[in-house]
Amino acid sequence: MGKHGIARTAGVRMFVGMGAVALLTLGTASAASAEEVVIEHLSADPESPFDFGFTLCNDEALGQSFTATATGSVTEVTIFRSGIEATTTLSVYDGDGTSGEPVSTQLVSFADDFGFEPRVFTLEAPLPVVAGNRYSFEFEHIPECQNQAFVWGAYGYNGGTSFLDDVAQADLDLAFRVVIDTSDEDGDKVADAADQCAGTTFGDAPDLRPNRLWSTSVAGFADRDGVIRYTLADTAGCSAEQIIAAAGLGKGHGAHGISVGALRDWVAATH
Ligand SMILES: [Ca+2]
Ligand SMILES: [Ca+2]
Ligand SMILES: [Ca+2]
Repeated sequence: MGKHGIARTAGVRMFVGMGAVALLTLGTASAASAEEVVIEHLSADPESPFDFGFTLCNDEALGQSFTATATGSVTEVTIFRSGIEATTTLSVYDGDGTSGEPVSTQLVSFADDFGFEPRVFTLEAPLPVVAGNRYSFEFEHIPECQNQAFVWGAYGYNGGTSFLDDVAQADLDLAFRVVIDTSDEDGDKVADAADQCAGTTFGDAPDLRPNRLWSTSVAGFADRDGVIRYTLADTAGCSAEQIIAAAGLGKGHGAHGISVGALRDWVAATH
């Protein structure tokens, strides 16, 4: 692999073969429990976990696609960044690329830290994945190059590619780690064993009346003031739409939200 010189590709400055990085000792990759599968891409050279660094400028967005090696839900994304304190967004995508509509987006913070330790982010809304399919994540607006935001990369990941401002960067990959929780296929944070509704997704709430609730996210069932009144664990992993269908609730529940009483009945019946 080309480990010499400096290449420049569409705004990415690659400082290749950074010997100092070899001093880094990575801990053992997250010890995977029986219900977790870890996808990890670092340099093939154990003495030098990273092959090169991206320097990011002008609020560029940097992403990476990957191929799921198991079916479940992605709960954790790790990249290797060095730079000043920053808040950015982490978005995840169903598919190979970062230009479409993200499945979910969350704010994440980087500490002011010029070390080379892994930056681990837990997804607020786990991303459901199917083994063999491709998915992507993106960190948007990592601050300016004068602040020295480096993101470390490694060559040769065949399951995807990196993206700079939504443009695929052929042959370049981030050094990254993704954790798939194989015990929660639909990513609603309710394990399959306790989940009575497969394939849970979250739609927009209808025009909620007082004491009517809807599940607009994995956070749970909120009232019209946004206060969470029941969690997905309470409802056995079922969304508002799924409960209305399964319990045969009348049209009013779909039009104005599920009544607190109907939801209470559902919780009692499923526990
Ligand atoms: Ca690749
Ligand atoms: Ca689940
Ligand atoms: Ca579910």
